Amino acid sequence: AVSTDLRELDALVVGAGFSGLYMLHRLRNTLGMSALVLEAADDVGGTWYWNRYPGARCDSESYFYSFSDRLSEDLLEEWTWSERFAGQPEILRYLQHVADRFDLRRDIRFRTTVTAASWDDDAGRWLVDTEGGERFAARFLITAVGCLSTTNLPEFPGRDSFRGESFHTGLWPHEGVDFTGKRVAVIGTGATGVQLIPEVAQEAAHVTVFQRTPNYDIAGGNHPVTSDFDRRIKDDYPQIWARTRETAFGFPYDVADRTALSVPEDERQEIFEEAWAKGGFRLGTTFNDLLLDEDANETAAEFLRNKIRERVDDPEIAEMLAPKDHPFFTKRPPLENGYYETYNRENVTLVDVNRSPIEAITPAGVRTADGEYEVDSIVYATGFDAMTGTLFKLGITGRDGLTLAEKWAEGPRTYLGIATHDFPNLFMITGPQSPSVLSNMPVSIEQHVDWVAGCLRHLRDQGVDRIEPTPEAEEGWVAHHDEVTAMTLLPRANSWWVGANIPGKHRSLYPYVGGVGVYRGICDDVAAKGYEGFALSRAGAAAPA
Ligand code: NA7
Repeated sequence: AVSTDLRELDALVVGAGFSGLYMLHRLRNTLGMSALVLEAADDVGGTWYWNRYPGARCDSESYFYSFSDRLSEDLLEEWTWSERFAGQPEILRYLQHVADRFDLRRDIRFRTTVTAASWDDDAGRWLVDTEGGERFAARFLITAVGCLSTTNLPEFPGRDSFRGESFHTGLWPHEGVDFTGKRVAVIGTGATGVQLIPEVAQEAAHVTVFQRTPNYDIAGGNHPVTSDFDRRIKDDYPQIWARTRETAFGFPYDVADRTALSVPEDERQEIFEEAWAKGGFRLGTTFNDLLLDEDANETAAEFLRNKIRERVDDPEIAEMLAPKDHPFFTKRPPLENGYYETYNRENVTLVDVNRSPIEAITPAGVRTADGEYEVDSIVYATGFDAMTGTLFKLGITGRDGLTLAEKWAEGPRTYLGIATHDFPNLFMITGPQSPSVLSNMPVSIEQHVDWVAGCLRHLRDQGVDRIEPTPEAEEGWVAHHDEVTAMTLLPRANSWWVGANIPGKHRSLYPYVGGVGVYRGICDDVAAKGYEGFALSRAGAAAPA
């Protein structure tokens, strides 16, 4: 039964990170709709609220990992980043500032976890239940839950028997953790572990790193932002944002228009060195076939292996750190600031758990086939059930009792990564099969939010209130997604991009690899053709087939 104090809204948004904040702004401040954001945490920030581990930092440069002139030119002028790659506390402050500046908090319900969302086909609305027993109704449901928000804590036997303290990086204590004098185990060497390990090594008595797959870490090249740099960027913002919207990855720089093997060896090395010196993901954009051709890829892979060999004193450890079993960029390359030198320290040990896997967590520490490592603390830098983990946890049920988890049992099926058949009036900000995590997130978030806002305006103008992709349009998008995926080397690696980090998760490429600019063009075209591929109707009218 529906409780009497059921709150009816035009739109409900789940999550108050970058996506939820901007979505609320568009719904309420631009479209004048009644909207409410439900957020599990007690503050805004999303990813940047939860991931407070030592060294947490963004791997996109701060001046374009932020809201663009689409939100506010004044905000761009007012806000000054202190570092080229912003740390977590600064990004969280930024999002708090955005929430205050656009008066968003009054329409955000904090400490509110969604437990179920069911489509009521007769009324043409979503009914959303929360852990606290509240129920809301809304015409439109918009998930803004982020791509990396459900932590992955591996089911090691004996995990809960550990006597010391253990932490997952994605649920880090707000008061911080003091590792001084402690023996610390770190499990995982993805983007998170690579940021955390050098920091913990400076504090702890000893750090034992449990590495399953070595990565091609790229030099980050972080530095403070000077006032000159800041002015230059601000003056250049119109061009910067225009570029981010048309390039492949949503960066203001694009992939060079040349193949790796078309240039002589020494020139290629120079190109790699130059990109390396600039730092960040530029190395991945040096040639246009690194993700397509194995031999081309190997040139970049070997360049990065040699960087590791140059920096790590012990040749045996250097070889353990140098990836050999997957091509470059088929797993997300971490950015590092002094990571490899950390292995030259006396108090750091590297353990290869690919060769001898973790057998159990014991009361005293971590046991592998090679023996037991006694520690005081365990840090799980073991990543996330990405892209679908949180969507499934929302308990979304569409038409005729079909759950999203059932519908996607054999992998996501979406139209444009933004909607899915049998789930009318549901929009997913940076959902699976959209560029999302294969792009600079804020650029993709803005594109999705603006597209959804434009779509809602169109529905209002047309006097309709129900929208759902047709099965044919969805099939077409999934086929296109699979076709583009198959052209690349990405399916070759056991990455979280393909769901390989979660036992039993369906293996397919979750983000769309066709490129940010191309994708935007497709979405704009769909809108220009009156939302081609979607069925539009009025509640009460016969539901689309
Ligand atoms: P990632 O990139 O998924 O890294 C998790 C790490 O934990 C990775 O090294 C994994 O090894 C390792 N892992 C996971 N499960 C196990 C088990 N069972 N045993 C041993 N080692 C394990 O997560 P991050 O948090 O670092 O980064 C996520 C994204 O956040 C990142 O890509 C950026 O986009 C931002 P594996 O490689 O699977 O062999």
